[in-house]
Amino acid sequence: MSYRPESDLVNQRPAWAALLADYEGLRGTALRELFATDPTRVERLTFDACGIVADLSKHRITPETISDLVALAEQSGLRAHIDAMFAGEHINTSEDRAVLHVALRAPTDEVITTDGVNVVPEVHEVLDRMSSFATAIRSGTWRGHTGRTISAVVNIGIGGSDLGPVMAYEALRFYSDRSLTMRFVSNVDSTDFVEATHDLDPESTLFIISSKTFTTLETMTNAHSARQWLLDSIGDDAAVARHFVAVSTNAEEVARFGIDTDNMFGFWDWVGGRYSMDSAIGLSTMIAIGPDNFREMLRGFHDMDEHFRTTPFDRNLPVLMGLLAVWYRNFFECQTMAVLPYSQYLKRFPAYLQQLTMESNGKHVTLEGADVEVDTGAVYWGEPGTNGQHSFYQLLHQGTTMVPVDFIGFAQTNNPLGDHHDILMSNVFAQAQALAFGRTAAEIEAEGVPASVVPHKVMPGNRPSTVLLSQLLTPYRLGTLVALYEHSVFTQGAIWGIDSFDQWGVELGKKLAQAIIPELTSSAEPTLSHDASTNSLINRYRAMKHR
Ligand code: G6Q
Repeated sequence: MSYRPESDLVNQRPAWAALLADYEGLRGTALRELFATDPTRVERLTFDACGIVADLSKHRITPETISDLVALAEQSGLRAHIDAMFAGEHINTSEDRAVLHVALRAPTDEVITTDGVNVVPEVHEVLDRMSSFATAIRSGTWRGHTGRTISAVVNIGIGGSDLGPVMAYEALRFYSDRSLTMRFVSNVDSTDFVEATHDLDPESTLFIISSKTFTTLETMTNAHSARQWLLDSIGDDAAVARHFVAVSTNAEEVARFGIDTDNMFGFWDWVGGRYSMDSAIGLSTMIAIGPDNFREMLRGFHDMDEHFRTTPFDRNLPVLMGLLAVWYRNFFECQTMAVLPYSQYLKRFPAYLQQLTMESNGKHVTLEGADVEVDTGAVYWGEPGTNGQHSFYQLLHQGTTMVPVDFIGFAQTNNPLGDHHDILMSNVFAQAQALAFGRTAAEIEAEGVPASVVPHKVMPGNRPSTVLLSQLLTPYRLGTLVALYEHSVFTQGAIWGIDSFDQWGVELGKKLAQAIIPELTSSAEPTLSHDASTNSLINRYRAMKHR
């Protein structure tokens, strides 16, 4: 394949050896020292992309480390890999698919081709249909079966067909139509559906069944319960047409469920689930915030795509963030990374990133199927600040494990209230400062702290963080932030030479339970042929259910 480096594994490239030497030089060097010896450090390690200022100076690197990381990117064929994605090549090799989420946000006059077809016109055709539908719901022109306007929208989906829509709705709630109630049902646990609908009126509720395949067990189970819930109240099969729409690539299954394919919004196999929040999977987002705001979000995505595609690697923010992730994962052997947004609206952003990063880069073989030989994707986690400060930050500051952190903050808030926002942001700066520079025994002694307590109060420091600072959380800004992480994930995957776009572990999960369901529900004693532990658990469950 043209976009792959000639043969070697990542740890055989010359830059890997240079980075090992950099690591040996830096592992014992304190950030205090790096700041003291280079007065231009902050200036040299602060970057700007589409209005996001990224301070990378509190990382355990020097500008020379960046040069070596960039060399690793070059030796790993990152440039060719990026070009191959934008050219619609089948870079998702294990599924033999193109990876073209960048086409979902391409302006109408751009041409992005895969398998000989320019996909941009199809993207805009769906966007226009989504816009008309969203406008009809928001204006009350689209009515329920009994003539009532729609006041509640329930998105039923899971994984990539849920996490993006939930995150985007929460993130952009300020911009949403407050007369609409938005709910999201994902878990096959009936509690999720029952709690989400307990106060809704079927006559004014619209269900969006979001499923790329339209065969996912959880989503189809919830969709059938939703149909029953509607029919129990309205009692006329014809009501389904006014209360159900589908987002899917599988028209046949949509029709089989009973949804008119005129009320189906399509997408394509080159959109991965976790890369689909800006496709028709974002229909709930568009209904909530309106078509204009949705297009603003797409503009943000596209601007970051262009930054990623055209900016030299040593100033390319997603590339630099991806390279730092590799640096900490492979050289400092960090197992986890935290994302800590200082914005209540971004409360689901860490959960969204968890899927994006871990489903993409939790892989153990290369594109060619060989053992990757180095560690790949880290565990991502996080919670909004300042809440996290009163729980797990203790380990970040004084634990024995180094956890690189991304802080996300904004200069302005959508909800000005007294001095709340300055207090919020002072915590971002203070936490990043404390992580990096710590507090020495001498500083603590100078405060008159008893000698026996001093060691407990020492903060080792030297704990790396990125601060991402921008003006205000808007639809545009959300688009840039999501694309920033998408392309950081891409960069990591390209360096490790893995397929960031398949998810065979998830596919397996979809099959495993299918075999066990009849064994739990059959009235006759099933013949079990699993391992002894699984057999025992099934038998105990059946006994508890008196089966
Ligand atoms: C995402 C994954 C996975 C997927 C869900 C839902 O990249 O493939 O999370 O989105 O399993 O799949 P459907 O949209 O097909 O229901």
